[in-house]
Amino acid sequence: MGGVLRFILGDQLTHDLASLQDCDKDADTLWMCEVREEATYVKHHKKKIAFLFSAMRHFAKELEEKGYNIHYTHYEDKDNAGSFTNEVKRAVDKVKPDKIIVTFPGEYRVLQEMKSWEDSFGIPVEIKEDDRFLSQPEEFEDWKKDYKEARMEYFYRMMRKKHDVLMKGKDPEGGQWNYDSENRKPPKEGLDIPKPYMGQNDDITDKVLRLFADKFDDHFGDLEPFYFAVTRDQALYALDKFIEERLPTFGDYQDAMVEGEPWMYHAHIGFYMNCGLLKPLEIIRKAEASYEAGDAPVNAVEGFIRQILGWREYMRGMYWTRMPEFSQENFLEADRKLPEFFWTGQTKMNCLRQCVLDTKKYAYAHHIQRLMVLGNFALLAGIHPDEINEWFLIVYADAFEWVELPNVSGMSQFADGGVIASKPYISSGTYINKMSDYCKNCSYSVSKKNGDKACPFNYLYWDFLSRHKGKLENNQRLGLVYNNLSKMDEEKLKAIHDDAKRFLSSI
Ligand code: FAD
Ligand code: DLZ
Ligand code: SF4
Repeated sequence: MGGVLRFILGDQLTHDLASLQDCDKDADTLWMCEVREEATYVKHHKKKIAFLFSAMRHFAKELEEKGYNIHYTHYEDKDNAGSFTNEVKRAVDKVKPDKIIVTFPGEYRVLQEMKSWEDSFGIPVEIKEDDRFLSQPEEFEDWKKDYKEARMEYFYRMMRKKHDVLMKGKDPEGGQWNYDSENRKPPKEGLDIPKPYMGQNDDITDKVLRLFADKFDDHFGDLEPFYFAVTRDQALYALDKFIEERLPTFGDYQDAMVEGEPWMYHAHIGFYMNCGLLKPLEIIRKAEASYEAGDAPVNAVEGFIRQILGWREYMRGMYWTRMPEFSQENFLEADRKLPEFFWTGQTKMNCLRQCVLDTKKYAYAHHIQRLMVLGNFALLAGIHPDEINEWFLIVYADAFEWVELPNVSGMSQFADGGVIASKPYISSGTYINKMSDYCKNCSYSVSKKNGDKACPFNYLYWDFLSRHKGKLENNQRLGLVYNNLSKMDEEKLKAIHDDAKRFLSSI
């Protein structure tokens, strides 16, 4: 048959994807596949698998309607070869292409596989740059070289200028680069939080939900109710709904947590962006337009844009320029196993229970739930980076290794020794109490520092600082807390260590 084999992955659902450009619809074959290896190499959340499979099936249908010659391997197909490489082999045997074209993947593991195909199959393999991102790994490497500490904030300012986003000539819109200090309002009672996007499932999604109702029984999470957007049109609708209804308040309550309200004023579009249904620049431009029209204040729009133009691109740059070593790092030598309650939610700590249960139900929790409850706890308790990385990769519908690993090992667990975060993101119960309403329904008392009834975050916080004094006390940003620690008397310190030991041996 000949032509080009264009192999498209489940997180590449973008109509102008690099590997689809210059496609000869008569001669070339597109190939997509649902494979066991991708669904089970970690046991992804059931809703995440259903979301991706439904979005992949919709995308394949759209390509077919556009006149492409597309082969789609369904999970249930008898001749499904089970992995990317085996499917490529099957495709090569069937299509006998002159060449294979792919778009750069989202995982180091998959890139290594792709690089092996040329030798395995004896035909050229072209790996196209993923131009959906606004910076590429080579540029990031170049940028990093100029800094002793290559922090996100410098990268973000460079990106604002490069893409002319929220700029007034050479100056930042509003006179400030970053409005984070205005974005830390605690939740107040009676917040009128708009309802999130809830999609109506069509026949394709219904079939996926039926097919997979019991296929992944040993995977975490609730398959239904299922409400995700699974087409670009639906995802665009969800985005517009966010821009209109939530963006104006996004900044104010960005860090706030409310029981039963994981969606808050966040955008809930990470899963759509990460699988390709939405593109970062179109989102940024819509947010910018909302500011220009006077519909959303600068602290909200800047804060939102920073997450996408800054953090998202920065994390990807860090991933690709620091792999594969990044995945092996364990600066604090954490070695504890993940407690069972990360799967069941069965713990008396209400903040953790709520965040795990939200995650189980929705395959979503917002950033501060991930960072300051789940991640904070894992860091204080000394959970091994492999264990906590696997958990985060499994449980969120937006989790792909290029963005999960830098957030978990870098931002949240300080496993890279401070390459991404300038200090560990840790807190006692006081922060959680200030930023949420979780403590009022907790069996523990956030005001108690020691003893059976005391909030475990309170003593784990000081135990962590004391345990890692050798590695952390010279960190300038921890000067004040180490000063406080040095003033604690022996008796107090002993009570902290005893409580931490008792608690940690109980999980
Ligand atoms: P919003 O809060 O509305 O933000 C808008 C967008 O900004 C997000 O959709 C996302 O694309 C981007 N963004 C925000 N923060 C970050 C960040 N730190 N890194 C990269 N992009 C960011 N994000 C993922 O996309 N996948 C992950 O697997 C993931 N794992 C995380 C693990 C931990 C421990 C932490 C602390 C954060 C993680 N994040 C991850 C970042 C962030 O929590 C999610 O992007 C966000 O919660 C997604 O929800 P949203 O779309 O409502 O985001
Ligand atoms: C996450 C995922 C899952 C669960 N299943 C598939 C699949 O069956 N087929 C596919 O093409 N992609 C899947 N994905 C996404 C891939 O894991 C992702 O493309 C790679 O990890 C590279 O980012
Ligand atoms: Fe969490 Fe402590 Fe508050 Fe309980 S008291 S909800 S454990 S912070």
